[in-house]
Amino acid sequence: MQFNPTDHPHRRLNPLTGEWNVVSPHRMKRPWQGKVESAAGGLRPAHDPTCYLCPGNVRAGGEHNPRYENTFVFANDFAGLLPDVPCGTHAPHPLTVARSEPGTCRVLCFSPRHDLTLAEMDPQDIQKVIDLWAEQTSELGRLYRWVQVFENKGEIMGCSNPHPHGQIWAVSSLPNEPAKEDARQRAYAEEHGRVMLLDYAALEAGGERVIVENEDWQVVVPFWALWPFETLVLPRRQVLRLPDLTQNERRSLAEILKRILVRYDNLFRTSFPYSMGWHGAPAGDADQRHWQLHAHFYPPLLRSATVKKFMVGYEMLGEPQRDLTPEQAAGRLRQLPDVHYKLTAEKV
Ligand code: H2U
Ligand code: ZN
Repeated sequence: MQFNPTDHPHRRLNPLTGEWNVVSPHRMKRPWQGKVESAAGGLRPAHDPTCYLCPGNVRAGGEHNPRYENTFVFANDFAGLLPDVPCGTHAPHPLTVARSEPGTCRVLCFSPRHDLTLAEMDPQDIQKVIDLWAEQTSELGRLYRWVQVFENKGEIMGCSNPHPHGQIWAVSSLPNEPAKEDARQRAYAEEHGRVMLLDYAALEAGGERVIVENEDWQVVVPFWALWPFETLVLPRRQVLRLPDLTQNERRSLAEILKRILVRYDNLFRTSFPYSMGWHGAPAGDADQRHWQLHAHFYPPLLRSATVKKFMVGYEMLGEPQRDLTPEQAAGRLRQLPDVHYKLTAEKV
């Protein structure tokens, strides 16, 4: 008998991190049995007087938000990192090493509307969020080596407030995930003389793991995806960082983000939870030609609006495992409509 990855349990390599995960396709041979049930997602008002992110409201620290009309950024009132910590190492023993980490944390409101999410915003307004991500990356990149733009969405992901918002953490050291990606992309460029994620996008173009594509962007469920409906957003040309995107590329990015986010919401007819974020070349003047900008979407849901994948047991102690194959996940996302379920008359 010959090994066939559509039938036999196997491991897949994530070339960006060098880590492996287990795929068990034989367990998904049965037809899809997931129940489509919407979680109780109550209607929200366009402005909530008790929301600390809505325009004109007061935040926990007593500050007033301006009456902003598009986007709004402020320094996190409960920042996990602080800019003015003294530089130093505390290493009384090689097994107990600590280093100080100057950094800063900001909160980004995507819209003044309390009742929207990126999936329900117009592409023109999503583009303003992309502009803000790019501006913040430039500004903080002058002070910090790594600027992590991210969004934590949904209660299930520990997000504290449904008002559409994201965060930025800017730090002095490369965090673990980008450090792995940096090393792996560099090694690939040295070995092959090409950019890893450009080669990967070319390999996937028009294929079974692609969900949506346009002239500048591709969204795929990567071959090595860990989360059931994980996706990777890839530019089609080499782009080092968010600020390097042209106006046209920002427009087409807003358009493709809208398409993937609407599909995500349509999958289980729920406001789809996820953590997402951007990885681009670290700030500074060093040669970063091995890098390619990309976004990861890590959604926890597995079978319905309420059934999530747990990364426990074998995942914590061995390595991640999945039943639904990345190809099956991509097929399901691809066939969903481009119109948000809330806008269609059809009811479940
Ligand atoms: P989430 O994206 O995980 O919901 O976090 C929202 C952030 O907003 C959280 O980091 C901050 C919290 O510290 N926050 C403020 O900065 N001011 C407030 O008045 C409340 C919450
Ligand atoms: Zn609000």
